[in-house]
Amino acid sequence: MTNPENESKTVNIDIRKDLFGANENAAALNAEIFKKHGIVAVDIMGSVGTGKTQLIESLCEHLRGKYRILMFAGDLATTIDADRVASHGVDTIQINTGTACHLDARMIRVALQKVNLADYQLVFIENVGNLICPAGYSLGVDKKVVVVSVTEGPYMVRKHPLTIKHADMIIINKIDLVDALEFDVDALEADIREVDAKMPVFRVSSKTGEGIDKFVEALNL
Ligand SMILES: Nc1nc2c(ncn2[C@@H]2O[C@H](COP(=O)(O)OP(=O)(O)OP(=O)(O)O)[C@@H](O)[C@H]2O)c(=O)[nH]1
Ligand SMILES: [Mg+2]
Repeated sequence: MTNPENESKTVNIDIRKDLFGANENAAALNAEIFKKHGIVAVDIMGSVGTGKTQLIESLCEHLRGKYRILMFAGDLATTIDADRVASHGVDTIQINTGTACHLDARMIRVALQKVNLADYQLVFIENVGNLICPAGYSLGVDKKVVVVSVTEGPYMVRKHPLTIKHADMIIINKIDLVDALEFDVDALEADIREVDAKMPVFRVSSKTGEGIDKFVEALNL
């Protein structure tokens, strides 16, 4: 006979719901912190090597002297990206996630506690290089920007519609390489419009600075 005390019990935990729910709460707190300090925060996502750091470097040069900027660099390891941006005279914090393929709101919260927020007006967050994981994790920012580039081949938008859907703006980067790669940018932009007809799209070369001004204008900076 089974002792009722020993009967196995089942607890159903919706891990996705619990995990994302907790992250949404933390993101809302971050948003409050940014708002309280009058800080504009931008989350920059995209696959490995699309030019997220280069874009932030270009933005820092473009906005030099206009805003006090802080940059968070999300990577599994190293301080390479934080060091690159710091070389433009910008304060940076590297967030090493170890094994996590994305930043989450709690990591941003911890990083925010390490600085005097009164010193900054603009925060750029470079997410971990990945076109899949970061999309589901709100950080509490004002704008979510996804960087795709012409060196990733023609299908990355069609293959990752969810990430595109989560974005507020899309950068098509490395536009200076279009001719050399015989890349069809119009077709890529059409793929983006297929996912979201109203998505703001910017054709940019983070290397030459082409198109950065229009993007900065759209960020209201
Ligand atoms: N030609 C050209 N090269 C670029 C451009 N943007 C970035 N690159 C180059 O592309 C390479 C990757 O750029 P990063 O800025 O490191 O890319 P990332 O997205 O930050 O990469 P991870 O942080 O590793 O995910 C570097 O060699 C950059 O110099 C661009 O607009 N044009
Ligand atoms: Mg980078």
